[in-house]
Amino acid sequence: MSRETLNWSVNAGGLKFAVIVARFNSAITEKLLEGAQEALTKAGASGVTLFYVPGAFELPLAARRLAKEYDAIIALGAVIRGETPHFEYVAGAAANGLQQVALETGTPVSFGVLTTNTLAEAEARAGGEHGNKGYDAAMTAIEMARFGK
Ligand code: INI
Repeated sequence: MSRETLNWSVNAGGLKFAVIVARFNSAITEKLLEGAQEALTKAGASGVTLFYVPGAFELPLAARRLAKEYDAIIALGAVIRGETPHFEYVAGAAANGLQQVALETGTPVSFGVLTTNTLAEAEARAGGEHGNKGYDAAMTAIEMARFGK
């Protein structure tokens, strides 16, 4: 997502957010978390709770369990292609599962999961030359939490 698609006037005051971080590839996911926290702070969020799961595959279930209690969920992970098709299963399950949670519960779930070919591509999108997708995911969650309300 380019920054131009984001709504910079978002205000997170009074909203409850869950940030779920996958520990797999934690050098990357902790950078995504820093980006998400920066966006939430800038937008005036005070109700932010942090959760951890083992990997991106676990993000949808965690989001499903939390969906009723929060105005929006920010799911952060990093799936980096390896030598086997495992990448496709983990990345696909995370993307489809998170969207399913959002559609089933009506709670916005933003997809802050990098799916990259290399570690360098992930680094570039976690506070590097391509920005920070955790920041973008948080801004998206704030905007969608207000959508239609
Ligand atoms: N989990 C990730 O978050 N990123 C990965 O790149 C990854 N790879 O490549 O294997 C990964 N695997 C673990 C997966 O998310 C689950 O935790 C595991 O399969 C247990 O359910």
